[in-house]
Amino acid sequence: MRQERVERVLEALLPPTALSPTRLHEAMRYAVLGGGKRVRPLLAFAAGELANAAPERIDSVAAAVELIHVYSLVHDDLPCMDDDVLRRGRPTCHIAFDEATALLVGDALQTLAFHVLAEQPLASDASAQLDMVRILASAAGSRGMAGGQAIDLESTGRELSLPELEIMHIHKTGELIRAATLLGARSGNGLSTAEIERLDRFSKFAGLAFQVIDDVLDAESDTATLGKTAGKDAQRNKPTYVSLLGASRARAFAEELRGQALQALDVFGDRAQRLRELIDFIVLRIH
Ligand code: GRG
Repeated sequence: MRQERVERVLEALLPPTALSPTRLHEAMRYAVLGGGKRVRPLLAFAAGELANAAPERIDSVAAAVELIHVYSLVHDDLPCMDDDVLRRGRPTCHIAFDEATALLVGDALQTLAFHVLAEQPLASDASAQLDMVRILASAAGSRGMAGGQAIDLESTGRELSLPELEIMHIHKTGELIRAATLLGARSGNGLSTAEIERLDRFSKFAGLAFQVIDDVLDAESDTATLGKTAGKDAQRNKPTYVSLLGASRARAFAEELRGQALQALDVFGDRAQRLRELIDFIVLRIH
């Protein structure tokens, strides 16, 4: 139900294909709609509901985070980065369109995300809303996801220690998952600072667990199930939790992280049920 809501919101936010420049708008819609697990928007909803946020406010933060996420996927798939042809079970954006269009799709999705965050009241006052903008900007920027991607590119073909790998994953994947949770929480007024800190702790474990499982699935699953090319990490000689620990210890580590994430939710009792379901999904998923 929430997933359908996310689809509707994204569909309504994206420029229509009839609007010029039509090819760019078509490519933006191609990249965003009709695929993806929507884990980040679902985290924003679960945290937002915990904070008694109005659903329309959660819509905006959930969409903003997903737009940043899709921009990162489109750019990551480009030949100058991961050079992939399959994403969400379909040709990647630059294959379906062309490289220059895919670059612009990423640019335009990123700016649309900030437009969405700035468009309507999402917090009790303007300064709280500016904090939300700042949270997304740092999560996506050079000290967050883009920085993690830079470390990833530099690390290909090199050996990393476990702490170095953790730093890379926390930035590349973890920061946006953290932002999704925090922005959901901040779109409502129902949580104390201490409770938001608990959610922050939860989201850090969830983000790292997400990437550890991503590493395992890349090594163990197949292209049809994943909807993206399997086995790329080994093929590109990338350091991952599987290359450092082996698949079974990597899974055990993800399970440990899940336990720590669940522990961080203890204070919320039954109110955090949806967040518990999401960490279960993150660790037990098959794609
Ligand atoms: C290009 C600035 C820039 C950043 C790219 C996110 C990212 C950084 C690269 C994508 C490649 C990758 C394996 C990243 C790790 C994060 C990750 C597992 C992304 C895939 O997320 P899912 O599984 O994808 O949530 P869906 O398609 O379900 O939304």
